[in-house]
Amino acid sequence: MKEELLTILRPYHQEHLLAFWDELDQEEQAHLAEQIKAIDLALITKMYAACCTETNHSQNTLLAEPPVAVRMGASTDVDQRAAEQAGLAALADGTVGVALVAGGQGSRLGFDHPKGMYPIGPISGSTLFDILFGKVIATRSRAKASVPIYLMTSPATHQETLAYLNREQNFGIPAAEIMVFCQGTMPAVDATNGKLLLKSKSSLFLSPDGHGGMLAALNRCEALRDMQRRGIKHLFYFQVDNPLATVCDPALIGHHILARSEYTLQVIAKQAPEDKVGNVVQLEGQTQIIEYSDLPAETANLRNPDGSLKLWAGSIAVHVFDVDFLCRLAVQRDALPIHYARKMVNFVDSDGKICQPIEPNAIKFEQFIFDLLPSASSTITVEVDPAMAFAPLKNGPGEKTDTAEHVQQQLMHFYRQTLRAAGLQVAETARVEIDPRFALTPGLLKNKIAAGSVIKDGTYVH
Ligand code: UD2
Repeated sequence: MKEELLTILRPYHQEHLLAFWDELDQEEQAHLAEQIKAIDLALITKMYAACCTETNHSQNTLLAEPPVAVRMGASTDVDQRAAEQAGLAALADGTVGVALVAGGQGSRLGFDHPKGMYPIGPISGSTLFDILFGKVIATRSRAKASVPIYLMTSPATHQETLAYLNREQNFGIPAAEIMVFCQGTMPAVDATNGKLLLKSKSSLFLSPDGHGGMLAALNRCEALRDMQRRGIKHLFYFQVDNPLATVCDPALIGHHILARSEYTLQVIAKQAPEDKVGNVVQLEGQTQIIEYSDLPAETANLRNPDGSLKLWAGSIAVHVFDVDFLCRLAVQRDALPIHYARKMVNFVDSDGKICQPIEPNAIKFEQFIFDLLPSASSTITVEVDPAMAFAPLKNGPGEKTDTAEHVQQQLMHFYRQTLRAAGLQVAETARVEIDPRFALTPGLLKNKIAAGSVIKDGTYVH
């Protein structure tokens, strides 16, 4: 077997992967052989060469314009109602599915589990999965139709997520309406010479292929076919780290349908040039997202005569895709470009010792789902109020933004607004929470609690 593997590796100068072959037992050899055979070495070589000559975004971003968008306040109530009706009709027809990306671990939060298991409910202690699945259940009940969930995990989160959801009986989602699938991986290479890195003597260093990996994974696990079979036409996409997401937002889905869009983006108006959200722009005749880390400060700081940011539209990673669009792209080679990130990666050196670098030594490869944008025949961008739809959990305690404490404050603010809009009384600082299964909107809440009722501090409405 060693000779066979050497024949595969030699043309790409990757023979070092077998440096410890003779020390491995049979099982370890089989594992390493399987990993090597699964890798497209020609592609890795091409990607490494490309990253060495990567062009810098900074030259053309100055030409970027804001996207064509449905702005808050600028769209009339009639437009908004028409969109909402169209979205609700699509949901009632059973033509909407949900894609939830949950490949991330809670490591940045100091939480050693899949991020979706993080307890975030301010009173209930419900986890992200519990709250988000609750919203899907509430959406199904309101639509009186099925809304299947396609949940993407990564190798690091897959087994634990499955076991957790099994234990919690999918928080009430019928088993026939949830498909949990694992994203793919990419190897990392030595930044100086493109050689693949070993995590141990018997395994390559592999990391998740980015949320863009969802496209290939949906195809691989036949989820796209499943959607077609069920008559799902629109896929509502969001991230597990945002418990305030308006899951299956009828207005967003409606705008998507009415505009005959293939790829619709929900955005917020950025408060500051350096906000950590992707920048939705119009560039070279296409809608694109330029990630915050790729947008030069000079461009991010451009302002309109009234002082507002020129590139105002920040992506909160909530999208609606047409399923036909995804099916078309899933079979296209090179549908998504590769992004390169220089990272610190522990690896086994030629002496067989584990090296812990003190500066970035490796290149990791990732794909981003939003790079599908330029391939869409039509797109539309819809602005939403961040206080109503965006509270991302990213950072551990003590950080300036996006910590669990910030998220809980934002959630409670949203719940107080919802209670008041339903005609209930609640103090300005009251700690309150609403289970989405109980009532998703003020209108639904009104039907369940008498107007004028006082909601006390520390109440979990469920
Ligand atoms: C993401 C967006 C950013 C903005 C922000 C809003 C990217 C590159 N940036 O920033 O533009 O919209 O979110 O909160 O997307 N994930 C996987 N598999 C992977 C990688 C990520 O499932 O291989 C999931 C992960 O679980 C998380 C989400 O994708 O739910 C975002 O990933 P991130 O933490 O890498 O992106 P972030 O927060 O820097």
